[in-house]
Amino acid sequence: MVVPSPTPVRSKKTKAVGIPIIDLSRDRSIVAELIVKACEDYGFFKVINHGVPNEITARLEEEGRQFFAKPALEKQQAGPPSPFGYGCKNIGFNGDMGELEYLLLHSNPHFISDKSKAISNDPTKFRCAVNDYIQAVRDLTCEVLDLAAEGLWVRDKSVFSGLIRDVHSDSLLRLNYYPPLKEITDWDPSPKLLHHHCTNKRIGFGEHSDPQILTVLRSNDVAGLQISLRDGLWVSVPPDPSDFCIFVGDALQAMTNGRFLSVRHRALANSIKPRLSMVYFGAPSLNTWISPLPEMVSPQQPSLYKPFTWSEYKKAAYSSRLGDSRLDRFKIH
Ligand code: GA4
Repeated sequence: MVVPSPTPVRSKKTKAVGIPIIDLSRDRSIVAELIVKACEDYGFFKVINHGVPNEITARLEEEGRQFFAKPALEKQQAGPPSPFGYGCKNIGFNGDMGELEYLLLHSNPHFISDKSKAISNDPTKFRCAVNDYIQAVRDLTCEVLDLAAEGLWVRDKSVFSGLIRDVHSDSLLRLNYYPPLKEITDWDPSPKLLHHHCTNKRIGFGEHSDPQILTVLRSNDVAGLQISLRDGLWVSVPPDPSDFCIFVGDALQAMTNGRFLSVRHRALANSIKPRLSMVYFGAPSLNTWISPLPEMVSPQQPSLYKPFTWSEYKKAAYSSRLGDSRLDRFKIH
């Protein structure tokens, strides 16, 4: 007789505690295993002892702080955000909105140059801070991806990182600034709504998954980030400026044939302090074909996704709403 295993009863608290924190200085094979487990269970984890010098992070944070502190009219000179530059509240092209301001930059310095004069009074210093940060987080991204490949026992250990290291990689950098609650309530001072704002969380950046391969996020010490577990429960991620948050993106879910989960996440904007996050999106070049790796496919686990180019996927992503499940369109039924 088969005795059904009891459904584990897990409280919200234990789940919040369960967010994996992986120490990259530990034994390589252990780290590789932990990364695979976290990518399967959550599509999300934090890394500590990551090797990114604090000086590099601090310099970019300071550039971001100075930019977002500028008067609105000055910031608008660095807009619009499409393809790259300053954006305020509008996200994408299909009507999504959030309580945030942001700078969207390409990882290729060639694309950054045009707007840095409007972003900073010292454009060379700004460009330098951006380039140094991108280089450091790109290395971290590639290290995590190599470890993931090792943990998956795939033949080519740089099958993922090679895509990010490509000179034509379409990786992006995004600085998100979530204004403090004070500013939000200034816009709508009704006492009834004021109370509502404090209790009901306002959305800074709505629920979504990232289309790319891997996302690496660093924030200041202000809370707001939440991830969704497989059962749909939202879990707050405690902020820690000294660690990095890693998110599996849609392209990595497709390449692992659904073994890794592209995690849905969002940012709340209900803090009394401004939240600043710096987010690197590791992406392949536009003409790269994305499809499940041969090692991830077997008669028992047939291919779940049709092959697509990154350019095709990006086009589909930009014609979708933020919260859409974009990978579903590429599923083999
Ligand atoms: C989510 C991940 C990155 O921030 C981003 C976002 C992009 C945008 O803000 O313009 C998108 C969003 C993101 C996914 C679906 C589309 C495109 C807004 C949107 C509605 C820069 C990206 O690459 O995709």
